[in-house]
Amino acid sequence: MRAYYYDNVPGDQRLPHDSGRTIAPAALSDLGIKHHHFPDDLDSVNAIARERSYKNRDEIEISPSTLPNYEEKVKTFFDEHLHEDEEIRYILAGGGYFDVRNKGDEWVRIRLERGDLMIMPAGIYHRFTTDEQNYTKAMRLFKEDPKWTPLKRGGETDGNHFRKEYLTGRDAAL
Ligand code: KMT
Ligand code: NI
Repeated sequence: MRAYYYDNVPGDQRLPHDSGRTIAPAALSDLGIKHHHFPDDLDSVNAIARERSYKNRDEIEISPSTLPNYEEKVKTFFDEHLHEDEEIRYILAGGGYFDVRNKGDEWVRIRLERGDLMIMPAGIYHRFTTDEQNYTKAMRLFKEDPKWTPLKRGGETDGNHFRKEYLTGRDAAL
């Protein structure tokens, strides 16, 4: 895992877009994001799922040969959105980028590779993309009856209950 400010330079979303300005892991925890590195260690993943009462999971292989309409899907994942539930992503193979909004509404890019596990709080605005290898195999863990629906950022999401709760929690943590 490595986190840095997104460079906002136009071009393919799958390029690194590395501004060269690194973000310390502590800054990610200030946003409510947790990270672990568990290569080849499903026991640790299961332990986290158990502790946090996760009931659902699936595996997704995001690549041109395994995901129908790959190019379209990759663009959809990159639409800024939030979820009404916390989500865990565990990278099984390949790599990819999660971009999350920081407190100043800037994009922070988080590079994830095999073994990386990330916990994202409900209500955080984010987006995802594969990298230039066009291959991410990930386990997606969901808490409850899945509220997996991505809610695309727009006027309504700013007033979303889970969004407001996230902001209150994030800003109280200081
Ligand atoms: C998300 O929440 O944006 C995703 O699940 C993206 C695909 S999983 C690596
Ligand atoms: Ni999402």
